[in-house]
Amino acid sequence: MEDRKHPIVGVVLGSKSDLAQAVKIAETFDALAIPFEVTVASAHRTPEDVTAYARNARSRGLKVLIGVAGLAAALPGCLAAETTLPVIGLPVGGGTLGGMDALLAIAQMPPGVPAATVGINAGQNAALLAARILALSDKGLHEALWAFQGQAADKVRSSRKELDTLPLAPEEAFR
Ligand code: RP5
Repeated sequence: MEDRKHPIVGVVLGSKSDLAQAVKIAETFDALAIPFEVTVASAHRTPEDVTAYARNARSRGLKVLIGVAGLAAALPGCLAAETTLPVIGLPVGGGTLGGMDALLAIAQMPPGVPAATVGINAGQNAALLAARILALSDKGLHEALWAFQGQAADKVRSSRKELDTLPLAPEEAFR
C-alpha cells in the first residue's frame, strides 16, 4: 500500500448542507484506509476558491477529486475545467426536482471536459469509484477493494437464508 497519511482524494462539498454525503464517502474511505480531505467550496458562491483548489490539487498530492453538489450542480464540471485529475461528481438529492437537476448538470458536460457521475446521493459509489481509479496503481488497495466486494457478496448470499418462508432455490443452482 502507498503512504496512507497524506490525503490522496479531495472531497469538495458545494455546501455544508451536503454533509450527509461526505459522511458516506468518509465511511467508505475509512474502511479502505484511503486518506482523504474534505472542504466546502461553491461553484456559484465562491468560484475563485473552486478554481484555486482544483489548480493546486495535483501538486498537493491529490489524485482524484469528488465534487458533491445539488441543484444546478456546476461544481464537478468547474473542478474538471481546472485540472487533469479525474473528477467524480456526486449529485445530491433535494430541491424541487429531487436531484435530477444535479444529476443531469453533472452528466451533461461539454466535450473536452469530462466528469464522471454516480447516482443521486450515491456517496458510497463515489468513494468506491475513486478507490478503483487509485487501485490501478496500488496493489494493496486492489486487494482491499476485492475483499470489500467479497463482503458485499457474502451479505447477499447469507440474505437468501432469510427467505425461508418461500420456496428457496437450492445452493446447487449457483454452482
Ligand atoms: C448546491 O446548492 C449545494 O451543493 C447544495 O446541494 C445546494 C443548496 O445549498 P445551500 O443553499 O443549502 O447552501 O450549490
